[in-house]
Amino acid sequence: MRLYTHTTRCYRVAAAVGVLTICGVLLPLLVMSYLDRKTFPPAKPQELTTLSENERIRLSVRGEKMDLEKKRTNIKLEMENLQLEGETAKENITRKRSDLQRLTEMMSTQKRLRRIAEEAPEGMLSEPLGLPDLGEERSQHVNHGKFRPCTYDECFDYSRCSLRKHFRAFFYSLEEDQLVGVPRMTISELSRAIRSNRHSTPNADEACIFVVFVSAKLKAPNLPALKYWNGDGANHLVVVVDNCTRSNCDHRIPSVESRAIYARQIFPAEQFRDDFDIVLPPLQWKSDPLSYMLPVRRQNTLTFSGTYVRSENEEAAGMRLTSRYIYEEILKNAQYATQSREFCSSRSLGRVQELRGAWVDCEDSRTEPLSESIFALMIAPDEDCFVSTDILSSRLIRAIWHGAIPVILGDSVRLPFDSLLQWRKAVIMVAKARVPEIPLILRTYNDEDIFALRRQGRRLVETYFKTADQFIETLISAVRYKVKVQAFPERSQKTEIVPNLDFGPMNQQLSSETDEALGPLETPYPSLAFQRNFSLTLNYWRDLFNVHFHPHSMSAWRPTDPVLPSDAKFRGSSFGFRPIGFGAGGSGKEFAEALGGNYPREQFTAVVLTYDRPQVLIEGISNFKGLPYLSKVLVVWNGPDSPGPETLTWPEIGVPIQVVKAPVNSLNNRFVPWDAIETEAVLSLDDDARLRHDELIFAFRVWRENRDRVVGFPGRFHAYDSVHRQWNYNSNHSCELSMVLTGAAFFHKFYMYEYTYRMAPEIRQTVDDLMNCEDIALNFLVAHLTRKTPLKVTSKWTFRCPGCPVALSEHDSHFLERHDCINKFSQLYGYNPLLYTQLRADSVLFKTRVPHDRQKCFKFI
Ligand SMILES: *[C@@H]1O[C@H](CO)[C@@H](O)[C@H](O)[C@H]1NC(C)=O
Ligand SMILES: *[C@@H]1O[C@H](CO)[C@@H](O)[C@H](O)[C@H]1NC(C)=O
Ligand SMILES: *[C@@H]1O[C@H](CO)[C@@H](O)[C@H](O)[C@H]1NC(C)=O
Ligand SMILES: CC(=O)N[C@H]1CO[C@H](CO)[C@@H](O)[C@@H]1O
Repeated sequence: MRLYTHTTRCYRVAAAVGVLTICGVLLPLLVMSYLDRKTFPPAKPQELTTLSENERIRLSVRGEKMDLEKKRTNIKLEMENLQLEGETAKENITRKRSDLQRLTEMMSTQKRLRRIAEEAPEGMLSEPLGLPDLGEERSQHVNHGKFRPCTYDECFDYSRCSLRKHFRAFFYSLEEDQLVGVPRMTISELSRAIRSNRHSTPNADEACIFVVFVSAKLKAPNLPALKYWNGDGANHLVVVVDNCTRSNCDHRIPSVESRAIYARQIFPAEQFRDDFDIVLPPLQWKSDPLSYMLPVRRQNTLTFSGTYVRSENEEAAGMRLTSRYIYEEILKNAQYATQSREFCSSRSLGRVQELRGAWVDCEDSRTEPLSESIFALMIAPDEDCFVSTDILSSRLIRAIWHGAIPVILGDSVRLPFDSLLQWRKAVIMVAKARVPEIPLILRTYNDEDIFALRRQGRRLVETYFKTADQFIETLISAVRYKVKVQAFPERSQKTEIVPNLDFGPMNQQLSSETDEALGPLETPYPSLAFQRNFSLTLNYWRDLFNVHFHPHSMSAWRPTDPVLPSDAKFRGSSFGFRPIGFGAGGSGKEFAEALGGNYPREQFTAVVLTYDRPQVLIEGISNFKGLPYLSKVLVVWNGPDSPGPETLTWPEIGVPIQVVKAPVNSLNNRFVPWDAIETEAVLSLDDDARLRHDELIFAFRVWRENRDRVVGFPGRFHAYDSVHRQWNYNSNHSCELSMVLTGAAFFHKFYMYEYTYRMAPEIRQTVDDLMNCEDIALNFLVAHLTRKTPLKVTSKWTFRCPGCPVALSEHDSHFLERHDCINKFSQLYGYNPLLYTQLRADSVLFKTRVPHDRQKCFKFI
């Protein structure tokens, strides 16, 4: 370029003024040609000569100019070539550098794995020694005559249950002659649940426990005849199905001298061994829905149903706090109680003579107004008589089913599975002596407390008592958690990856990223999985049952896993941490170089749901080139088989791209926990979502601090329509939001398991029926599990690619359906779990004036 202007200027000057000396290059040539002309003397007059000489000079200059022009073009070409070479070299260097980095990373991973292997205590990696069976020695100290006192330490044979193996249960087949009086229906449901249970094994050799069902009506079940009873019934769980009221069968199990664990509904006090035997719920499973949890306040405060049966020898017992006393106290407070409903009339039942006076269910208790009452009063059996009864446990479950909070008189009663379940967060238990003070107690409960109790009770019933499968699973867990064997890993969906995809270089124009450095490009790095098998089983099992409601399987990670304090990484626990500025902190540059935060370094997996838009998809994926912290792209192919993913040329973007063909076209596939997803963080994306790298990286960083939330871009909310008294979906710009769209959002993989395996199946069905609302469903689910709002990042309110067809209008049927989804999902949860939020996350130095020697965290956001 410069050469060109230079020459032109020279030429112009020469032609106009004739001063040729200006250009050193031209001068010698011109002088020579001038002299040449002198040697051919065309004898002409002075004037003519001068003219033609001028002409000649002009021509010759033109010739020279053309020569120079040619040279110039050559030089230009040469320069272009050099430039090209330089660029290739530069590219080669970049590639080599990232190769080197990748190798270094791989080496450090290998080193780390080796170190873990070396450092791990020996017991971690080698099989534990065989466990001794202390049974024989013990059975010499048989306590004849009485029911044998047992603890796990004394009676359980741990040698069958290695911590290395999974917990297996052998179920004796359900024989009808062992289960007299138990309805066929119950038996067949139980059999089905046993067959489908993961712990159930037909191979007695690998079993840790043996489970046998017998009916309480059998006067003397012949347990020692069982095939694996082996003299003392070690590791046997005897499930006694009580299908008789307390009046018509004897509940004292004939004293079988054994090490077996008993599980039953009606437990005579002298036979119950604390921390060993198990109190069962009613073995009846209903499919009718649980009642809606709102309004919190109901027409009646308290309901009570029961009748008092006086027995002959009652006066002789002479106890102050007999049921009789309670009855009289309740009657004194009758005004309070009967505001809700009358007691059902006292009716005498003939067959309870051998017992003391007792409360029994009214015959018409099924019409009791449980659904219209806040609390339901129930009376525990006398402690020295029964620790639990069928009447109490059925009434307990029934009350919760209808949203009435059980108020149990009797402070030491045993409730179903109470060695696992913290009933005290769902029921109110008061000592019998406090019966006159019950109105006072109940008046102090505010709406928040009432709702919390009601919701907790509902979650217990929904998770542990609704189906026969849940019953069998919980029964097994009740023993498994006692002997501390870890659960099976969570079922992942096996990913059938489409093989041999065709990869090619991508169209350069597609990648239109700025040159902002957002983070190091590292090799794909899965999150470390299953680090807490035993700490969860030994230390956190109570939370698993009562807070997370997820005790039966083991997740690789949880969003609520604990976090180290910030100084730990400088005091020996540095592994995996990437502190900003190596701990010194910093702005823009240092921030971009390291992930920082409170968790070790990690990456995310982009899960792209696509339907029949190959071009849009390929463009979207090409945009990922050079995106830091991206571990893998998993494309969920919801579209038709042909043209399938094999027909496309996929772009090379530096991380693996895997494609899974979904068996059915469903929006629920967005949340399937494919085992190809190896990171905790999942970035869910529509194929037409277009977000800049800085926006994605920022959202990822925000998610890392809010791992139990959905972190996304466009916000939406549920708005109340007071005319129709229902919820509407609303996408208008608003300062309060309650959902973020999952067409572009980060969330924890844990929620994919929750969505696919544990969320109400009706919700997934609705999503399939409408081909809509899967994002609303996820927002409901996470809000329900965490009672937290989603988080919106950056100012984006929409994220579609400009050319892609979309535009949901407010009058679209698609949009209108979303109103119905909110109402339907609320019905299924029993309340609307969404909560409002008024904040949005922006990077720390966004819109802050920073000194010249500092940079912002991100250039634009
Ligand atoms: C760049 O790398 C390619 C092969 O990877 C090689 O053929 C070429 O000579 C290299 N170019 C430069 C300028 O180093
Ligand atoms: C933890 O559980 C996972 C999944 O069941 C298993 O693969 C892993 O070996 C377990 N770790 C230990 C130390 O038992
Ligand atoms: C959104 O806002 C527009 C105009 O402000 C209003 O007409 C429309 O009804 C609103 N949409 C919803 C769903 O509230
Ligand atoms: C728990 C249980 O099996 N209850 C059953 C007892 O028997 C009656 C009638 O025989 C059934 O209706 C119950 O379901």
